[in-house]
Amino acid sequence: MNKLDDILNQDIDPTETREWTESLDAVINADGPERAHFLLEKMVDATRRAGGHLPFQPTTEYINTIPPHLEAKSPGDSEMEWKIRCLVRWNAMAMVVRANRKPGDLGGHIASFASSATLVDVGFNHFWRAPTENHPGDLVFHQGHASPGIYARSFLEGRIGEDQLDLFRMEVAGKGRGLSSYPHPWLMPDYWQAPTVSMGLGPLQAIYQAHVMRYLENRGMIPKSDRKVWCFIGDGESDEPETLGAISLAGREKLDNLIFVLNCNLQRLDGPVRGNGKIIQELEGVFRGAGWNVIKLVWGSYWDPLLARDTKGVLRQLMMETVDGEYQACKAFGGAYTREHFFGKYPETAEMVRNLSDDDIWRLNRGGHDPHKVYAAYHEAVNTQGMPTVILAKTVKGYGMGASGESLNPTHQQKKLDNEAVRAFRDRFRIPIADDKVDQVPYYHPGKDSPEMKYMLERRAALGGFLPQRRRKSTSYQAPELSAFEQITKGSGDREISTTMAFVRGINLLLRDKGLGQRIVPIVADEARTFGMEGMFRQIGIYAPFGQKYRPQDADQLMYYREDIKGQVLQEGITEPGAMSAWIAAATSYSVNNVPLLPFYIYYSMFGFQRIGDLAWAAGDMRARGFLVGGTAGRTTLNGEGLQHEDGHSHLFAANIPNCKAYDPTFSYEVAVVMQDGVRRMMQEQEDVYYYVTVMNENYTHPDLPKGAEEGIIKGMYLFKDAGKPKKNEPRVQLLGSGTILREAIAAAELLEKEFGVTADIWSCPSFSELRKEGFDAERWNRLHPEDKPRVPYVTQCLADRAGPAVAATDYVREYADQIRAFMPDGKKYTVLGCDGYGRSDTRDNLRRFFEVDRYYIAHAAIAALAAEGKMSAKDVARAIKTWKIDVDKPNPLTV
Ligand SMILES: Cc1ncc(C[n+]2csc(CCOP(=O)(O)OP(=O)(O)O)c2C)c(N)n1
Ligand SMILES: [Mg+2]
Repeated sequence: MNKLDDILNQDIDPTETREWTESLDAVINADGPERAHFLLEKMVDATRRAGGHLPFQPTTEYINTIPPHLEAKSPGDSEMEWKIRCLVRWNAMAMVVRANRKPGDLGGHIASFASSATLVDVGFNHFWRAPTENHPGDLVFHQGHASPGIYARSFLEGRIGEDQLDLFRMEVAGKGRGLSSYPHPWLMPDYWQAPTVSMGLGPLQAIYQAHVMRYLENRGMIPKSDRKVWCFIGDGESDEPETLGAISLAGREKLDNLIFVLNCNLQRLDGPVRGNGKIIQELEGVFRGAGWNVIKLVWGSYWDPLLARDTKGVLRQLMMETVDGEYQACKAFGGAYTREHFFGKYPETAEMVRNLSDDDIWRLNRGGHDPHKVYAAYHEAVNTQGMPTVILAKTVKGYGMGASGESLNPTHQQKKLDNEAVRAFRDRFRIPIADDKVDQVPYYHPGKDSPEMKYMLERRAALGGFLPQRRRKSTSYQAPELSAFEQITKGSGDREISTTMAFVRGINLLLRDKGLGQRIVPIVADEARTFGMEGMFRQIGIYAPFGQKYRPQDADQLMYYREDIKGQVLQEGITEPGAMSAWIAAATSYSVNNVPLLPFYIYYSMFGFQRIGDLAWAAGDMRARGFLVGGTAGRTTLNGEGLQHEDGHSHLFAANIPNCKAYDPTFSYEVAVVMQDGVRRMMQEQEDVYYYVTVMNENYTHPDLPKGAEEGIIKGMYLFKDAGKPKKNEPRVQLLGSGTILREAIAAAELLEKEFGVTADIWSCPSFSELRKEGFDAERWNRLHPEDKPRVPYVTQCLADRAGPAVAATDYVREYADQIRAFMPDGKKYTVLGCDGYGRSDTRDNLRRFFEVDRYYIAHAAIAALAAEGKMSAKDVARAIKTWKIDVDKPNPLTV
C-alpha cells in the first residue's frame, strides 16, 4: 500500500469521522441528497485547492445505483408477467432445440436470451412504444443472438405462426416465411429495424440514430418528443472498439433520447468476460467518464434485507472484493457453494445467511432478473434529462438451463438439450406440458382467449402496437430532371476542374431544389476542405446541438466556420465509423423517422470500405439509401500521399455489396447522370439501393454530355469515341477505361494512330461492377431458358461488331476491370492493365509509369494484343517498347 492508500484506508480519528458522517446524514434528511452532493463537491474543491491530491474515483460501490426506497413501482401484474416470461423462455428454447434436432446443424442460441429475458420483457410490457399517429415510436436494437426470445414473444402475440417458429434459420425452405437467424431488415423487411449481430455495430449505430433524431428535431423536421433509442449490448461485446468508441459523442451532445442496456451476464463465448475483475465496475468508470448517467442494476430484491443489515459494510466490501469469475462459479455450483466460498469469507457475512437454506441462498437474485428492479431502472432511464443512460444489469448466462448450461463456460453454444434438460426447464418455468409430450419439445401457446394473451395484447395496445416493426416506404420526392444539372452536364470549356468539384457542384444544385434541398445531408469526417466543401459551412451551417458559443476565428471571412443548432452539414470529426453511422442513420431515416433524407458522406476513399466495410455491409442489410463519395480516389491519381492513402481496391469491396451501385466517372456529365439517376431511384422510386461514387482531385477539361450517352453511363459503358468503320487492313483496337485513366486511354489512341496507324474506338466505363452484374444475370438467364432467344450481355452487345482486341486500363487493381472478361464476344482478346501492388508517393506521371497504366503502356499493350492476333508482329511490339521507352527489366509493381 502506498501512502495515499494509508491515509484513505486508516481512520486516524473515528470520532471525528462519525461527526462528519452524522452531519452529512442530517443534511440528507433535511435538504436531500442533492444538497449533500453540493456540499461534498465544495469540500472536494477546497481540499484540492489546499494541495490535496484527490484520486479520481470513477466507480461507486458494487451495489445498485437506485436505493430500494427510491425505486419506482411497476404498475404491472407481476404474477402474470412472470407467467408470460416463462412462456417466452420456453418457446425461445424450443425453437432452437427443435431446429437442432433436425438434420442440418442449423445452430442458434439459448443461453443469451435466457439471461436477458426479464430485461426484454419489462421493455415490451411497459416502455417500448410502437409508432402511431401521436408518437414516432421507440427504436430498439436487440442483441442479435437473442432473436429467439423476440420471435417467441411475437408467436405468443399471434404475429408469428408455429410453422414459422419451425422455420427458424430455414429461410430458403421457408419461402418468405422463414425466420432469420439474427435481426436483418434485408431478410425480414417488415419486422427487424437494425442489424446488430456483428458485435459493436449496434451500439455505435444506436448512438448515431439518436444523434440524427436530435438533428432532425433541432432542424424542425420532426417534432420534439420523448422518443428513445434503446440498445441491448452484451458485456463481451463491450470489448469491441465500436461499442464504446462513440459514447463520448452521446455524453457531449447530452443525448437523453438514448438508453443502453448492457446485459452483464459475466460471460462471452469462450468463458468469463472479466474473470479476474468486474465488468460492471470497469464499464461504470468508462461511461461515467464519458458523461453518461450510469445505473448499476447488480442485485435483485432478495438481497435488500441483507444489505439493509450490513451496517458495517462487510457485505458490500465482500461484494466489491469478489471477482466475476467467482460470481460465475457461485451461480454454476449453487447455494452451498456460495455459502462456503462467498459468504464464508467473513464471519459477519457468514452470520447473515446462517438462517437461510442453501436454496434460499441460491434464490438471491441478480438485478437483471428482478422485474421490479428492472422496471425501476428503466423508469429512471426514461426520465433522465440532459444525459444518455446506461443500465449495467447483472444477469446469469443460461438462466434456467440448470445443469445443462446455467453459468457454465460452454453455455453460449449450447443448442441441443437432452430430454432430461428439457424436462428440468419445463419444471423450473412451470410450463403445462405433459410428461408424454414434453420430450418432443412442443411449442406452448396458452390460447387466444387466455389471460396471458389478453394481458400481452392489452399492454402492446397501450404502447401503440406490436414491436418489432419496420416501415418499408415513406413519402416519395420527385427527382430533378437532368437539365437541372446543366452546370455539370455542359462541358467546362477551357476550365480545368476535378470530378470532386463537379460532384460538390451537383450537391449544391440539389441543395437549391425546392423539395429536396432540406433533405440533403452532407456528412464529413473532418475533410470538407479537402473536397472543396467549406463553402457549405457558411451557406447551410454545421450542425451544433447547442449552437455556436464563440466567435469563429474566421468570422470576418465570407466562408466562415458557422456552427448552428439548425445547421445542415454533419461534421462528425475524425471518425470514419462515426460518420458512416451518421450516414446510415440519415440513409434509413425514411424508415426509422418517416422522414426521407438524402445523405452524402464524402471521405478519403481509402478510409472507406476497407476501414468501415462491415458498416457498409450493414447499410446494405438495413436498406440504406444515399450516396457514399470516395474522394481523391485512385492509386495514381492521388499522387503524393503514398501507400496508406492511395486507394486501388475500394471498388472491389463496393462491388460485393449486392445493393450498392458503384461508379468511377471520368467526366462531370457522368457524375451528373449518375447523381440524377441515384436521386430518382432512391428518393422518387424508393428503391433500396445506395451509391458509391469515386471522385478525383485531378483537374482537366470536361466535354459536353454526348447525345444519348445517359443510358450507357448508368449501365456502365458507352462509346466515347467512335473511330468509324475500319478501312481494309487498318489495325483497330477497343480501348476501355474509367476514372482519370480513361484520359490515358484517350491519349494512347492518339499515340497509336500517329506511330503505328492503329485506330481505336474508345469506351468510357463508369462502372465495371454494374456491367458484371448485368452480364452474369444474362448468362444465368440463358442457362435457365435454353429454348428461348438468348439474352446478350450488354458488354457483348457493345463490342460484338467492333473489330480488334480490347484493352482496359484502370486506376484500381486489375480485378476491377477484369470483372467483364466473361462477356467479351467470342474470340476477342481482352488485356487488362491496373494498379496491383502497394501505392507510394510520387507525381501522377511517375506513378502511372510505375504501375504501367499510362498512355504508353496502354498503347504498347494494344500493339502486343494485335501482335498476338497476328495483325502485327513481334517486331512491332519491340518497336513500341523502344519508341515509348518501356523498361523491360522493371520489376512487377505487385511485388515491389
Ligand atoms: C464482430 C463479431 N465477432 C464475433 C462474433 C461471434 N459472437 C457471437 S455472440 C459472441 C459472444 C457474445 O458475448 P456477449 O457479448 O457477452 O453476449 P452474451 O451472449 O453473453 O449476452 C461472439 C463472440 C460476432 N457475432 N460478431
Ligand atoms: Mg455476456
